[in-house]
Amino acid sequence: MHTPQLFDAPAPDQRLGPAARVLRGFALPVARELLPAIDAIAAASPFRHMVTPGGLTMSVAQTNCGALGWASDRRGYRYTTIDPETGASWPAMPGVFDRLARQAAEAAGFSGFVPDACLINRYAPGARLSLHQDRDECDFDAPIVSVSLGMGAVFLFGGHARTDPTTRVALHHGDVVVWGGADRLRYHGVLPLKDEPHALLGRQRINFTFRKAG
Ligand code: MD3
Ligand code: FE
Repeated sequence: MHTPQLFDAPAPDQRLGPAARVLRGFALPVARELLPAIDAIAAASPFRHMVTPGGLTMSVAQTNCGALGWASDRRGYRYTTIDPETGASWPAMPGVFDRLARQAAEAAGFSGFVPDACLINRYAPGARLSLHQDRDECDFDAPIVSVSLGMGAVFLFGGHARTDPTTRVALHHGDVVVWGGADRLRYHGVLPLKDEPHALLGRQRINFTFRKAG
């Protein structure tokens, strides 16, 4: 006898590398608390399209919360304590953000993760992130925790050289990914976002990445 399957099974948790884990739906229990917290952060430090050192305007709009925030301009990439757009400190990291980041790191085997920076990326349909490494942080021993909300995206996970082959991973609302150890400096990116509106967030994807930058 076999039991008919009435619902789609959720995608199982996935190992992307020796020290990279997808925790499917890990942020779902707090998703409704994250949204007003993001609105409050954006009210103080608005989303903006930063310019790369090469002079290109990024298609992804960004802001930050936490003691340190990532910023880019013609002079380079760096972490700052002050939002260059407002002249004020970046907004404080909300408690619900901090708890989620620590719990996700713990669940993926990185105990004692204390993030001091959270970069928030907002994608509209068509926005993308080209292949890059995250190497502006001081401590590569700490993992990075990434939380995806809203529209789904195809994430590209590469190797240690830009030309290494990439694996495609679909990321959906509530998915959390933790990257550390041997996978911490792998090239990665996001394909242009498809226009498939999300029930809660509409035509946008929000991704935030928790880091130990200082
Ligand atoms: C893999 N953001 O902000 S998060 C970024 O969906 C960034 O907005 C993407 O890449 C996004 O820098 C992807 C996933 C991520 C973050 C850090 C990594 C993947 C990583 C570090 C090493 C390897
Ligand atoms: Fe990145």
